Amino acid sequence: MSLTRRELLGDALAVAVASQAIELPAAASAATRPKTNPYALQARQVRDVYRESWSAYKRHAFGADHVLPLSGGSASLLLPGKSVGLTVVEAIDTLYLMGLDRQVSVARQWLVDHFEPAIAGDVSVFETTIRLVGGLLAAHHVTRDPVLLAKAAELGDRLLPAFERSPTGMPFQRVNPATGAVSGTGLSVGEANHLVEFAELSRLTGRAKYFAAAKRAAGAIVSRRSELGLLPTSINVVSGAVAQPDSTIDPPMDSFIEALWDGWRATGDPDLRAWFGVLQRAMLRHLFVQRGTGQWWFRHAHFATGAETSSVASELGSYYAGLLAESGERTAARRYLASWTKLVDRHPLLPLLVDTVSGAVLDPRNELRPEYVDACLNCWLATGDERYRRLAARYWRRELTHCRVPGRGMTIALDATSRPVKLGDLTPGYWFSESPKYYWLMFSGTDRFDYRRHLLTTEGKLLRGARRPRR
Ligand code: DMJ
Repeated sequence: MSLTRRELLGDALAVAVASQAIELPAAASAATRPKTNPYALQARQVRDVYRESWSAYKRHAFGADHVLPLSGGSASLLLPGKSVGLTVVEAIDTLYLMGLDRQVSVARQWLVDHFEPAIAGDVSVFETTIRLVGGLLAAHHVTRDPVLLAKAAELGDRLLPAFERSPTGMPFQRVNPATGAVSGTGLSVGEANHLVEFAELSRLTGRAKYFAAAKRAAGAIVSRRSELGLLPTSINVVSGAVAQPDSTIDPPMDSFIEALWDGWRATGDPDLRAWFGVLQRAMLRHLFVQRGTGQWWFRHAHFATGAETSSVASELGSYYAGLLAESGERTAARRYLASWTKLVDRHPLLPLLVDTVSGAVLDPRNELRPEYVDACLNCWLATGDERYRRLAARYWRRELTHCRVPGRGMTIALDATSRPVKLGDLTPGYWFSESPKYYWLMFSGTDRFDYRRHLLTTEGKLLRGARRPRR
């Protein structure tokens, strides 16, 4: 099919924009390879446990989305009862960074032979982008196999109807990749996080349409901020009306602001940087508060009035400390991470939900979420301050003590506050993509990672910055 001049120019423009990545000063890069690595033991442990969990997945659930390590069963994520091989996609770049090359080659071959972009069923557009498109792009980045890029692009094409059929440009929540049918109008703002993956798809394929769709969606959301500069949690993608007026950094809004920052880093697009600045300033001004306990937390507030609506905090919001550090807000980053660290002082592992006024635990589960470790990594990379690696090492010791089952790898906790911790039966796909990768990068000083120039997505996918091993 021939392209019109406009399409050609559009492509050229987008590719030019998408290649101007922003290099951030990585203060930690100089400190990663001291003569004697003080974290060599932890690095070895992380790799051993990762290999153990991968083996459990291979043995019991290969090709499924998740392994249930205690019962030896498997589970699906995107579609009920139907797996797409999520853990293979989630794991491959971490396997590479850890030097587990035999396993990388098994995972690559599985993806080439079995991963099918025309998924038959209604999937979450957001989860499919961050886990599968991002994962295939990371798989391509570490293996250089063009088949994996072709699968990522095909999947991207199959997600596009969610954007193109929306009158506002904000994506429908679900799409059937096999048929293009769309559904779900009550978009949570965090579900509009597609900028980095789609920018990378545009850069690598030379097709502007992916980044253009993601940017249009992000712009449509940002334009709905209030005079205070706060966004509502949920917007109707057909009418554009506010569906839920609460503003928060917790789910389901959590990763939208991160997408703007990472999208700017991936492309150099000044609009994304400007939008990020406006939203972050408002969040620091209207949501970031010091509680009676002396701790700093982000509250929930009505996006238009700024009145507090809830004092609950989700463990998933803790990642934001890292983003604060990356974007130069070091004091806020330190204060916010310190509040989460106080909870680590009190409980064996972080619980999922707490009340920031009373300190009460509202949901005691710990699903091996990566956000606290993600924050430690990004605070360390941005500042070079060793305290962040110490915090990560302490948390790793806790996870190893409480969540590892010998021979079966890591599993979630149903109650992270009880002693002993009460375990559940699941190694989530994101665990294979995130926490062990972040620990590994902090503890190993691996020469397979460029500590200065890299691009990690919200799901921990390495889209840029893999290095070839020295022979
Ligand atoms: C991950 O899938 C991603 O980090 C996402 O952005 C939100 N958090 C989950 C795991 O906690």
